[in-house]
Amino acid sequence: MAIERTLSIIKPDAVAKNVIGEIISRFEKAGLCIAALKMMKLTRQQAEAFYGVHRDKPFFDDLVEYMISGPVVVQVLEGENAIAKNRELMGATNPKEAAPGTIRADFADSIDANAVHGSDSPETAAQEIAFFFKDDEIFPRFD
Ligand code: IDP
Repeated sequence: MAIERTLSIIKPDAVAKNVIGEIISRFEKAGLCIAALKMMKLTRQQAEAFYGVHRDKPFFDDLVEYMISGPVVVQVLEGENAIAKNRELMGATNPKEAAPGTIRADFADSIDANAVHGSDSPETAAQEIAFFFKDDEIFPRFD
């Protein structure tokens, strides 16, 4: 299995609930390493660009408002099969459908405020990582 990188965001609702550490701990316990990390408040422009693929969806405006409503923690996770592993740990987009024990089942409030983001493919992972981090801000953990 190849070592991959993926972008994870701990969203404003989870930061407000003070569960940053609990969420990061789940990544580490599952064998994923933190290769980069920062806390930041997204600008409207950043949130609109990051979720640009959803621009035409009815939930786009609410999603942008929510993503700029408070600070987020943005991380690069590195490890074997990191993209799928992170999606598995996150659970389904709608916390009502998320499997028990997943991050969204345990910490998300609703389909809008759903605690975490994770890249869904190698292509989006590369784009999303470059959106937030310069190369020299990422520290390989598996070299
Ligand atoms: P994902 O975060 O599980 O990859 P996406 O379909 O990429 O899900 O959607 C991005 C984000 O947009 C979701 O995490 C959620 O916050 C929001 N979202 C998706 N679908 C809906 C919806 O039907 N209503 C409200 N918000 C939604």
